[in-house]
Amino acid sequence: MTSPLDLLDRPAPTAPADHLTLRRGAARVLLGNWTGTSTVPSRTLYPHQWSWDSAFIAIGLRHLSVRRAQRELESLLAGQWADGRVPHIVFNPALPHDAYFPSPDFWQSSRAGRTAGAPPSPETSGIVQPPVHALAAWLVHRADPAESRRRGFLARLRPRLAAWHDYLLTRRDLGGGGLAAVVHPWEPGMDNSPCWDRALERVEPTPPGAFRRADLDHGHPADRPTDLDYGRYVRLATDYREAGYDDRGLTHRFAVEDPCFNALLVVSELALAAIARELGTNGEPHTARAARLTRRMVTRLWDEDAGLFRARDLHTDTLVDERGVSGLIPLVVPGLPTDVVRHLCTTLDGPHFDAPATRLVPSYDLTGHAFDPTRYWRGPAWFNTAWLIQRGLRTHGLQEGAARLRDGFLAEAGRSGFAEYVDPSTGAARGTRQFSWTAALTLDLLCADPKEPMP
Ligand code: 9WN
Repeated sequence: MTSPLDLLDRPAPTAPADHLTLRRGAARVLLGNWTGTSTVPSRTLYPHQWSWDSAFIAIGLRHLSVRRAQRELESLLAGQWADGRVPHIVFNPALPHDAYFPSPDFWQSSRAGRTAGAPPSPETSGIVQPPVHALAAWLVHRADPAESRRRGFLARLRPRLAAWHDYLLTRRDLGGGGLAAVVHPWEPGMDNSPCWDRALERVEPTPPGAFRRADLDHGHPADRPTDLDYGRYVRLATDYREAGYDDRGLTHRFAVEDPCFNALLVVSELALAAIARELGTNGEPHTARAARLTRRMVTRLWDEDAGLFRARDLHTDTLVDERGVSGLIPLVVPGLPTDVVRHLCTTLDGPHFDAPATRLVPSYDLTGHAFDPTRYWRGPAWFNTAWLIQRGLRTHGLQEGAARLRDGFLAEAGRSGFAEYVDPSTGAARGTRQFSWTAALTLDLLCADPKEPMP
């Protein structure tokens, strides 16, 4: 049997030399971060399994080993709760509790989450992350349909993925408008975006002395969220845990409809439709749900004047007056009205998001009052968002823009040592290095068939 290692030395014959080096480098990161059942985002800063990371990782891993890519998603879904939620972290029981904070003894999923349906093991967190998983499952299937059918991969995953989406569209429709809400800034995956600042002011922070931040053992304080942010994250998670992680009984102090989160749900519904058809069943309910979600997203989150989608704060029922990269991600939705696509492209190329030197997209408005080129989601450019936007541009036939972003991505990923994120103007590496999704999505850009049909 071919080992993934062999693939390092079997480059595609037509690739230019620097791409071969990049491909080998990316593969090495993924092999180094593989634990035997899944991939850690980073050996140091994030030593467990993360939800949306695993989806992006599987999308890259499929080019190295389809079996590993399947396994990646299967291990994550082994942590799924009976109410359908897919937790944002599945903990590795072999690691000491102080390897990451908040640790399993903070979340206490098997005890505090029992009524909500947490499994007795593995231990997990109680919050979620963006639903990229059905898209990932579909792309992993497409990499080797025969192997996927032989192992019954999609047939096993489909009910779990459907339950996950049902959870989001029932228990998490907190605004009653037919979109999924996030209840913690870690849920949209863009933790300390300035888009959350106003909503977080309502949250009384847990004092810094009450917990120990393991992230500062590995990450630079100037790159990471502040202690004040952390105090608020801890308070929100504590409240959720104390309420048994039950969305029905709790008034969440943080409740927001996020454009990226909902756009990924649309794309994953379309992937579920493709999965249903592949399994010989009717995909129509998922296609219809995707169309409904798209309409609701435009009605509830589109800001025509700003030319991008904005998050909706459900406490004030208003759009958040900040421009975050999340507001551009709905470009991945195929059924977006043409004039919305046009406006989004203008915004992408305009003063708020155009970082000409790197061609990457900053996580927050370059001209915004809170812009910071180094601090986490408050300005730096991330590779998963660039991958999603280039995919969106391709979806709408905008090949030139997609190619420009792809080139920028590959140049900065290589130069930065597969950094977690980079300064959008200079490309200087920030955060952790050898970061798994940066490597995985590099592989995908290098190896995926550009004509691969969108689900
Ligand atoms: C909290 C793992 C995760 C990503 C998130 C990113 C960061 C965690 C942290 O790392 O969040 O979930 O400790 O900062 O913001 O998007 O999934 O890579």
